[in-house]
Amino acid sequence: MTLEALIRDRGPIRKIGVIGMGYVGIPAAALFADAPEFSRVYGFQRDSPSSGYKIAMLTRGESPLKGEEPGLEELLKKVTGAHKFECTSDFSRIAELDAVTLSIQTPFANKDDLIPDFSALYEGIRNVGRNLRPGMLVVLESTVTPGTTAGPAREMLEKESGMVAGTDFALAHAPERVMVGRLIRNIREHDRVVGGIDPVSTARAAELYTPVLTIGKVIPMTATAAEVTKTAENTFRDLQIAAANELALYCEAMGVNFYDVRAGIDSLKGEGITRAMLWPGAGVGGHCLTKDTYHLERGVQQLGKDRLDYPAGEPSLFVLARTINDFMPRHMFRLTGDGLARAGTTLRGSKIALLGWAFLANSDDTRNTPSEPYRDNLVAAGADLTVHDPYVTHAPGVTLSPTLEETIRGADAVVIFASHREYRSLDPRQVKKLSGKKHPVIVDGRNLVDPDPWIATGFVYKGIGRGDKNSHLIQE
Ligand code: SAJ
Repeated sequence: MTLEALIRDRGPIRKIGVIGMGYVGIPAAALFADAPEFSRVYGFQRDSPSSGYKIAMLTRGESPLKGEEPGLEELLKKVTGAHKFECTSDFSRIAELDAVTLSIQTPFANKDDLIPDFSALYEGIRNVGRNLRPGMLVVLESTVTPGTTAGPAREMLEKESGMVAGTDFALAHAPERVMVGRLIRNIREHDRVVGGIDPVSTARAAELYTPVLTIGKVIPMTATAAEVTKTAENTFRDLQIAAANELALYCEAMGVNFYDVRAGIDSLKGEGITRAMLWPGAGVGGHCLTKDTYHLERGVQQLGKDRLDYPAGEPSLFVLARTINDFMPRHMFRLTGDGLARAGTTLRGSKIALLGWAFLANSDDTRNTPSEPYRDNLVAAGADLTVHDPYVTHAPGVTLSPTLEETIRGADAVVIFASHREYRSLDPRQVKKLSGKKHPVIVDGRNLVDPDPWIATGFVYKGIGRGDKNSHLIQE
C-alpha cells in the first residue's frame, strides 16, 4: 500500500502529539489544540527530575515558561478546559495519533568543540519510532544539522518501527522561528518552511501547519532544504553583524565615525538596491547565531563532502564571521585597557563596572553572553569588576550588584555591554561623582550614549565604531 493510500485511509489529521514541552513545544501544542480541525493534542514530557514538574502544570493549563508570553496562559487554560490538550509522560500514547512533532533542544555539548548534543532529540525520535503506526506523520522542529531528517532521524525511526519512511509513514522538517516574548505571534504570523523527505510528506506536513497560521504561509521544499534554510537564515544574520563589526573596527582605526558611514551607505536607495547594514557591538550572544553557522558548516562537510567547490585553503566566510563577532568582547577589553592607560592607570587593581550580563537588550536571557569572555579577560588581567543587569537576577559564577549606584561606586571604568533601556539615561555627572575618579573611563559597546557630555565631564571615552572620538582631548 502506498503512503498516499495509507494517509487517505487515515483521513485528515485529527490527533497530534508534541514532544518536548519547552518554549517551542508548548505554544505549538496550544495552537494545534486551539484549531477546530484537530480533536486532541498530547504534550509529551519526560518525567525527569529537572522538568517532570511541567506535566501537572501544563495539564492544569499553567505555563512553566518564565517571562511574559502574551496569549499563552489564556490559550492553555482554554484548550485544557475544552479537554483538547493534556500533558503526559506516557509515550505509548503516540500510537493513537495521526501526527507527532519533536521540539527538543539541540544544545552544544560544550562551546569549544561545537559538536551539537543530539542525545535528547535522538531519545525522542526513538520514542516515536517505538510507537509509530502506518500512515503517521513525524515532523522535526528542532534546529538540526542539514541532512539529519533524511539521514539519522529517518534511520532511527525505521530501525525502531521496522517500517519504511516515505512508504509507511511521512517524515518532514519544519524549523521553529520563534522568539522568546512573542512565541504565539511568531508561530501564527511567520511564514512556515515545511520540508518533507518526499512530496507526500511535504503535503501532509503542510496540512498540519496550515490551520495554525494566520498571516503566515506554508513555504514547501525538501527536508534538507528546510534544514539549510533555518541554519542559513541565522548564519546570514551573524554574517551581516560581522560585516558591521569589521567596518566599525576599520572606522575606529581610520578615525572615522562608523555611524556617519552607516547613514551614508544606507542613503543609497533605489530599485533592488539594499545594503541591510546591521549594528556593530560588544559581541554576539544567544543560542541561535552562535551555533547555527556550525550546523550549516557540518551539513556541507557531511552532505557535500568531495562535491563542495570552494577556494582552496580559504576559511569559510561564515566561520570567519563567527571569529569576528567573537573578537568583539576582546576588542572591548582592548578599549578598556587603552582608556585606563589614558586615565593614567592600569587594568591590574582597577575596578570595572560592567553594565549588562544578558546577551540581548531588555532581556534576561544570558545564554552565551559576550559579557562572559570579557569578564574572563578582566579577571585574568587582575582587574576587579562589579556586574549589573536590571533583568538578570542570578547567573552562575557571577555576583550581580543590587543597584546601578553600587555597581558604579568607586569604578575606574564603566563598560556598557547590553543596550538595556535603563542605561540610556546614565548621567555623566552623577556617574563621575559615584566613581570618585578624576578621569573615569566610559566604554560604550552599544552606541548607547552621546560621547560629548561624557568627554566634557572629564571622562575618557571609548566607543565601538567611534574612530572620531576615541582619541579625544581629555577635559580637565
Ligand atoms: N546583535 C548585534 N548587532 C545587530 C543585531 C544583533 O550585535 O545588529 C547581537 C545582539 O546584541 C545579540 C546577538 O547579536 O547579542 C543576537 O541578537 P538577535 O537579535 O539575533 O537575537 P537572537 O539571537 O534571539 O536571534 C533570534 C533568531 N530567531 C530564531 O532563531 C527563531 C533570529 O533568526 C532572529 O532574526 C532574531 O531573533 C530577531 O530578529 O529577533
